[in-house]
Amino acid sequence: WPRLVWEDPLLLEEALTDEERMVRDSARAFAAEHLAPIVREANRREMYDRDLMRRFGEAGLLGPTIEGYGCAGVSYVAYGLIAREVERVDSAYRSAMSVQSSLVMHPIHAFGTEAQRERYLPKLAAGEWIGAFGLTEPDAGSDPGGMKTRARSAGGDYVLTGAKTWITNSPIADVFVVWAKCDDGAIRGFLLERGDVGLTTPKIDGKFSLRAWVTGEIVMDEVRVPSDRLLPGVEGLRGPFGCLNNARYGIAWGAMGAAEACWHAARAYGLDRRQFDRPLAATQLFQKKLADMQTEITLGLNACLTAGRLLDAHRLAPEAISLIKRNNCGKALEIARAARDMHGGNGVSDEYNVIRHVMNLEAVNTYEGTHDIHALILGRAQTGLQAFS
Ligand code: TGC
Ligand code: FAD
Repeated sequence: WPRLVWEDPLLLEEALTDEERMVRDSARAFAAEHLAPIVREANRREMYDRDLMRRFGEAGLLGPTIEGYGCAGVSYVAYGLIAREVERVDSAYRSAMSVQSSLVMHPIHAFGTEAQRERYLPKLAAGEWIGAFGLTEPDAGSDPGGMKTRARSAGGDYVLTGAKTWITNSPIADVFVVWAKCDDGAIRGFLLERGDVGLTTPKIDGKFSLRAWVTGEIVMDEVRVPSDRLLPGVEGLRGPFGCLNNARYGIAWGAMGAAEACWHAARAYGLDRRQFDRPLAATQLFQKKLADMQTEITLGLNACLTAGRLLDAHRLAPEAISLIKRNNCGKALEIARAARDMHGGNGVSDEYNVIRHVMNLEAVNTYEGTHDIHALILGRAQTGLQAFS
């Protein structure tokens, strides 16, 4: 019988193509060179450097599944592998990157005009411009259909009024994909730009999760938007939800990257730390926790790979994305909490990194549809009965 590869028991590595391995390796090198050295201080002091997005762009990591417009045109599996490597360092950096790729570049590519693609995509791919996605509002989170933001028609233009909150990237963004209800009640997407009169983007302070990157609001007070900044290719909630499918898929991979970081840290700590005259890793309880981590991460990553292959073949149902997003975020959070416990008192120090992942994964388990909302999506899909309201 072959020997177990303990960190990859089902040999996911061998199921990747050469190109996917190459993309993964370059994302790993990028994360080691540009993210790992700065993350502790960035998280401690809530520091972010907008120039980091340019470095993501130079490394070809933005909008990577898009063909043309300065994008790499790689598979969805490769996109997932990038998310895993970046989130292995910190969910905040994956968040910044996946909003740019899946929630801003994707809708412009999928629903925009050729002129919009040419205006925005190359600059977003290069990280020269930063994008934000405004769906959530103070009174409409899990239920975006209840949004209050309005886009009123006015002499061929649109006038947008309303507020979006908990918006990744917004205080430093140049371009905003904002979803608003039009006069006919239909939800449509608009492209707002930094400098539009009436647009402000205050930072949200006191955030104890994803502290290494910035989150804010999008406040619109009668912002006049010309009609050529409407995304013409989609109408209704299927627009924003279509973007969420891609982002949620990437998060399922990313959360496993954070979980792997915690698992490997717990294993190393247990081998090194001695109590009662033996390594912690020699105790049954410690080994059981490591076995649980290994099992959930192996299953979670292999589910992502299967999902990615289906997505590349246009055969992945949105509800299956809910399944992996929900499972992997929930499991990653449990793994991070266990790893924190296995580090004892040191586990609450950011020197050991796991407490940072615990804090981050609380938000990751909530955004892009909470753990329970994805359960309701799956419940509806198998019973035909909706339990939201
Ligand atoms: P529902 O009646 O189910 O659907 C309305 C219309 O949308 C279509 N649809 C989808 N289309 C594509 N993909 C999907 N996943 C879709 N889900 C639904 C559906 O077919 C229908 O189309 P049509 O043409 O028939 O009208 O809508 P509902 O109002 O009952 O919604 C239910 C629910 C709970 C599923 C939905 O509202 C939901 O998913 N809520 C969660 C909200 C959420 O995920 N927000 C995320 C905000 S963005 C964010 O968090 C970014 S963080 C990023 C980071 O920093 O990394
Ligand atoms: P609520 O919808 O108020 O939910 C509160 C609780 O009630 C949850 O436990 C939920 O599961 C539960 N609940 C809600 N409805 C039901 C129901 N019918 N049945 C049972 N339980 C229910 N949004 C964007 O648009 N763009 C972004 O870039 C973005 N970035 C974010 C970054 C961070 C750091 C965070 C924290 C959030 C971000 N969000 C973003 C918002 C995020 O998508 C929402 O927080 C999320 O969708 C949940 O909405 P809510 O916070 O309003 O919670």
